Amino acid sequence: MKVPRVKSITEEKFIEEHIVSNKPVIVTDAMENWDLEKFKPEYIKKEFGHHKVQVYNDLFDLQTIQPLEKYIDANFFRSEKEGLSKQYMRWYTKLKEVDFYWSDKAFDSLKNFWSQPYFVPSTSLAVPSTKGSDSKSITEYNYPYKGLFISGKGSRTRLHKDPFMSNAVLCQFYGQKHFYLYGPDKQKNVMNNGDFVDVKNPDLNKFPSFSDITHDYEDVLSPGEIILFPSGWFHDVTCVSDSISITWNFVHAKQLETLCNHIKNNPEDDQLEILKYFIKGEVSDTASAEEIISYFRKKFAASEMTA
Ligand SMILES: O=C(O)CCC(=O)C(=O)O
Ligand SMILES: [Fe+2]
Repeated sequence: MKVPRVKSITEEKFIEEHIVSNKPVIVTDAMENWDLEKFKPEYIKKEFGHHKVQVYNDLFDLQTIQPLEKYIDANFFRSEKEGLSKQYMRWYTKLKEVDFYWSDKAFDSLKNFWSQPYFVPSTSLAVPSTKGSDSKSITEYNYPYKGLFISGKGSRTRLHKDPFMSNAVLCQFYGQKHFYLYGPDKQKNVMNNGDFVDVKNPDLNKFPSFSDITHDYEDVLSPGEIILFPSGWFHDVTCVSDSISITWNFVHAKQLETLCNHIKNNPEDDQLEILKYFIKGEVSDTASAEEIISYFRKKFAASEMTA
């Protein structure tokens, strides 16, 4: 089945029918005024080629740090003889309080060439935290896993779900991506002991009940399209051609119970360090899982009373 494609969806409808109802959607008219020329490989290479970037395998294992131009030269515009790319460039903005090869400067110089998609909420967020009527526009602020994804034809992000029950938004600027989506109800079929099945080459000894199910959606994302991977949905993404995308994650206030349950059930989750970075100033760096939960409950109980 293909993911429903919509236009002119209001933010309220997006929140109710996709964030709260936890259903994927592709919005096809939110990038129309963006300057897509600035997100083509030629421009990106010219402007940012000398920056060192993060190169991964088909999961999230960092393979190497190298200049972006080196990645593009080796992985884009490959001939048939050279074959498919196996390396994936995920260049994230700052995710924690350490010096690293972050993409903050690159995002800063791209910020006038795109904008907050009109339907994606930038207020009433639990992560990154917003207060009162504060708005955090994606072009101005860092979000968890805000990244520029540059990936040669054939490179892939194997099946996974995103951290701490966050939603991901993926904007496709250049090239196409094929993907499979499995709903959260398929967790027992696609996961075993923290590992995810390789949906294209499943090990049925390790994931025997994978053969009982099929994906919920299979589709191709094209330039100008924005997809929501909702909280807890498993996604497997392969570049059908050389590709450039931007992605980020967030948790809306209306998903607070899901978030708090996740923290309660996974107090040792190493991703909580990243979550804490995006509520910094409001909880201490050393806050326990319980303290994070109580911070969220208080914060949103108070804002409901003043609403
Ligand atoms: O585009 C990809 O390769 C993966 C995207 C993804 O996993 C995400 O946006 O959460
Ligand atoms: Fe993801």
